[in-house]
Amino acid sequence: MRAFACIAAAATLLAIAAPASAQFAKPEDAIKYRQSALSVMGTHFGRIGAMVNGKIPFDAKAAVENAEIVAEMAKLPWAAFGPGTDKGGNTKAKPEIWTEQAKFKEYSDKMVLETGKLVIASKTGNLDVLKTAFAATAETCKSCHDAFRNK
Ligand code: ASC
Repeated sequence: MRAFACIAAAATLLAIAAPASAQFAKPEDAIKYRQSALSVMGTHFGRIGAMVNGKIPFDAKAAVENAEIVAEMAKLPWAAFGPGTDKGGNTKAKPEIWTEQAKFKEYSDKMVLETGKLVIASKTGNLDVLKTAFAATAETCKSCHDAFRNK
């Protein structure tokens, strides 16, 4: 019984620790997944953008809700840029993602960090604080797109 529990626990750990690429059956699935997460992130980031740019009224509660979705989505795409997912679907990902992995990781870590700060900023209920965090986050989107996304 104890041996069985041990094997079961080990199997669970292995499943959790399996390489990210193994989480997707085909490169196309990984590409769709990362594009979906980035698309949802962009939609909710855009709603905050509309507030900070005065296109819609500032709604502090909605800002927090949107920022929390942005921050959650920001964690997801990176596991879907595994080996072999540079091709096999409709992707604008540049080859540099796989040849300059340390730089790509640095950019994605920065995005996660800034979106976390965006949540904190949204919770102040102060539009100017939100504006500053929004600009910093947008800059991380842009710098990564400039380096790693085809037009
Ligand atoms: C967005 C969005 C992006 C970024 C980028 C920031 O709202 O969809 O990709 O902001 O445009 O420069």
